[in-house]
Amino acid sequence: MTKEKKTIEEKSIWPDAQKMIRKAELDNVETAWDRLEKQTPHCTFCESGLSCQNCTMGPCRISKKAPLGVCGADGDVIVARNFGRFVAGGSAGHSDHGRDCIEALHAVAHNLTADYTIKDEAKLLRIASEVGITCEDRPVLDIAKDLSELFYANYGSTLSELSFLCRVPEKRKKIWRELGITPRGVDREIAEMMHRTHMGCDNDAPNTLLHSARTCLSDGWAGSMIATEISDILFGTPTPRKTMVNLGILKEDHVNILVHGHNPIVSEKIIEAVNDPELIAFAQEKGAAGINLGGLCCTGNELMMRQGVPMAGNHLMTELAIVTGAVELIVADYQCIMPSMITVSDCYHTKMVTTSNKAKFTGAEHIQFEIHNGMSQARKVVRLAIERFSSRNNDRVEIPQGPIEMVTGFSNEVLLNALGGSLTPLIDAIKAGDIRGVVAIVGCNNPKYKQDHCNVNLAKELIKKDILVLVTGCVTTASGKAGLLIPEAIEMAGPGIKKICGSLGIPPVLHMGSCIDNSRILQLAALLANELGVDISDLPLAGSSPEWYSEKAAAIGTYCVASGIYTHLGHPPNITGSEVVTNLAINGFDDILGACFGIEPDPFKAADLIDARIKDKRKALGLEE
Ligand code: XCC
Ligand code: SF4
Repeated sequence: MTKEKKTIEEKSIWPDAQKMIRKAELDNVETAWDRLEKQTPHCTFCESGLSCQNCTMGPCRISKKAPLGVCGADGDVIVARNFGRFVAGGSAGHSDHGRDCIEALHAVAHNLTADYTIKDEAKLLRIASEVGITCEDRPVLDIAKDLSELFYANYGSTLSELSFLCRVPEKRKKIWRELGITPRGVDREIAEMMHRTHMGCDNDAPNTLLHSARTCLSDGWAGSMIATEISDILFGTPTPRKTMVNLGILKEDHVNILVHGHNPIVSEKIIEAVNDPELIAFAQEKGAAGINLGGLCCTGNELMMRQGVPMAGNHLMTELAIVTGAVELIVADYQCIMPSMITVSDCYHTKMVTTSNKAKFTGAEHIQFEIHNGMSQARKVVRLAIERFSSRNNDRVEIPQGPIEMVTGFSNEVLLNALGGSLTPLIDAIKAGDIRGVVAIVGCNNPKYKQDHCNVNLAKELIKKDILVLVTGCVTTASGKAGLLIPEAIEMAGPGIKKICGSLGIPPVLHMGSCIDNSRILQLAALLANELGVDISDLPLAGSSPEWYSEKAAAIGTYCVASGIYTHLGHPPNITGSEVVTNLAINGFDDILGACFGIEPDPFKAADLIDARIKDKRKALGLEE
């Protein structure tokens, strides 16, 4: 990366972002792009994974002159250990979110809260029987009790394998068994990763990488999957709905509240409070036309999927949303909330509210959400927002152009339904080559890239090649803003996708949820493989995270690869200091896991890379010459 100052046009592809970056400059507000400039160039030891802080004989940095740390660890060991801890962090994030969902289900089952209920009883019963809980002639709450207990056990050390491995094709499980990476317990794998990477434990880089895979598998097939399934049980399984996206969803004459973070346990109560007639009347009393709720990042995805709440923006839009000067309050739970949200808020009248003890921010107002008080806390938050409305300085308000329409809510249940109850039509379309393959584009923004340039162009290129695209996380917002999430977008797709999606009336790019909802994609992959009697790695599938930044994204990539899905990344994790680790990630994994990582920053070249992979898989299945 060069030190040169980027122009505004080089920072983001979006008009709403560019306008707000310009306004931020005028308002003297520092953003992630400014701070990146000050941090560039980055430390090459850290960037290549060759620095270690795991004990106080160090810190150590590996170079030609000093090829070993004080303890004797070489570059391979250090890189592998750093990567292991990196993805353990990501797995912990998703999985601890999942644990909060279990706590909510447990509280509902034990009648400890009136604020949360079971919205999708049919799903509860379906999931419970899937994981072996007897449902016949039993009260629903008893089943919920058993399910929450079993899910808790998935976090511990009592199970020999995770409950949702019942979904995994036998061939895949055999590979995991032979490699010794069958995930056993979420907390167990994460703790073991911390243990292994302590000085003097796992000093064999490939072995550490295998445990990285195991740790991430416990995220994908348990932590995240449990979070998704319980969220559906408590808040409803997503169904298609129209909504709007970009900063234009903010309303000048309304009290604007944005939810930020990941867990719907907070945001689902906020939307209820926003619709409370008493609070709406209070807002009108204060001179507002009403209360307007919008989403940011993944909790935005959660609310969008289930409630159709409009989306203000993805990761790099979070600071810029405040710069509009029109946001009264941002209520956050956890993950991906830049600490700078506080300093940016301080430049305007915006109030930042935190809700979880796990994620307090100095300078924010903390309103702790618990399962038994979610509703009353949500009302407090909304009241606070309304009170801020009169402090808004109208001279400093600038809301960018009108929002773009998008369709959301494609859960697996909806997909199956749309296909008439079975995967056969999808499989037939894949066999016929109308849909040549399926690619999930997921993950983040990163100011090192022109915002959403890669996310959007990769999606566009793939649908042109008759590859169906599924999106989650911050790529959703990117695709939505690019007009890819409406049925009319089939005009941008190849003839096969146009035919199939056209006949189903669905967009060529389907929104499947938040980042934890990548578990829906795992499930879909497993369903397809089971239906065909093959392994996941035999299918013409791929994953991609073009502009990723987080530990969680690296964990997702790793569980995809370990599940047999080739995964493209725009840039490598900090592993390039070790040839052993890098070769394993981009080649060696292919031999043992049937999938590996591919690195390519250019979205057009990445599309070719993915296309070639899909072609290979189709050939092996005898579907293409
Ligand atoms: Fe975070 Fe989930 Fe990445 Fe977006 S996509 S920046 S991880 S909010 Ni998860
Ligand atoms: Fe250095 Fe080894 Fe300690 Fe790491 S564990 S800081 S390489 S001495």
